[in-house]
Amino acid sequence: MQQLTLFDLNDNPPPVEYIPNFLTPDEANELFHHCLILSWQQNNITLMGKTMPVPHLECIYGDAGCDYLYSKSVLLKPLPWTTELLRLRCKIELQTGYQFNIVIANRYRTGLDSIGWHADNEPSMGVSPAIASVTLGATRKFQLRPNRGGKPIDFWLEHGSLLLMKPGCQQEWVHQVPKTSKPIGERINLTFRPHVNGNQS
Ligand SMILES: O=C(O)CCC(=O)C(=O)O
Repeated sequence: MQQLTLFDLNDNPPPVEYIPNFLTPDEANELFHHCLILSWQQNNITLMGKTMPVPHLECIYGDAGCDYLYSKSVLLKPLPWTTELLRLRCKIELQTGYQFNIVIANRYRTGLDSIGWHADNEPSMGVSPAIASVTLGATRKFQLRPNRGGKPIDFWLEHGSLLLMKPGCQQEWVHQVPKTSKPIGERINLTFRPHVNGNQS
C-alpha cells in the first residue's frame, strides 16, 4: 500500500496522512454503490439566526446512543451499522490504530454541493479526536487552513483514498470542500469518528 507523508518541507504541516489507494478500484466501486442506498437526508442548519438547507445530503450510521449534534443546530441520530460500513471501519481501525464509533456520510450530488470552513470539534467526540475520511466517486478539492489564518493547502481527494486527520487537526486547523462550477460527478465522503458514548470507548 502506497503511503505518502506530505509537507516534509513545510514548517507548519497539517497533522494529516493521505493514502491514495487505501481501497482497490473494485472495493471503492462496490462501496460507492452500497452508499447510494443509504438513508440520505436533506437537513437544515441554523447559522447566526438564519436557517438554510445544508449544502449537501448527509446521514449517520454507528453505535446506538452516539447522537451527534453539530453547529448547535443539526442533530444526527445513528442508524445501525451496515455490514459494508462495519467492514470498512475494521479496515480503517487496523490501518490507523484508532477506534471509531460513528460514520457521517456526506453526498455531493454536483459541484454545487459543498461544505464550508469548519473544524470537527464537537464535544461528543472527546478531546483531540482522530477522524478518518474515505472518498468515493468524483475527485474534489479539499482545503485545510490554520485556524489562526494563513493560506489554504489544497488536496485532491481521490476515489478509494483515506485521509487521516490526526489528533490536533481539529484544534489547530479548519477545512472545507468548496463549490466548483466545473461539471463534476457525484462524490460520497465517509468520516469515521470516535464518540464518548461509543461501545469501544
Ligand atoms: O467531504 C469531505 O471530504 C469533508 C467532510 C467534512 O468536512 C465533514 O464531514 O466535516
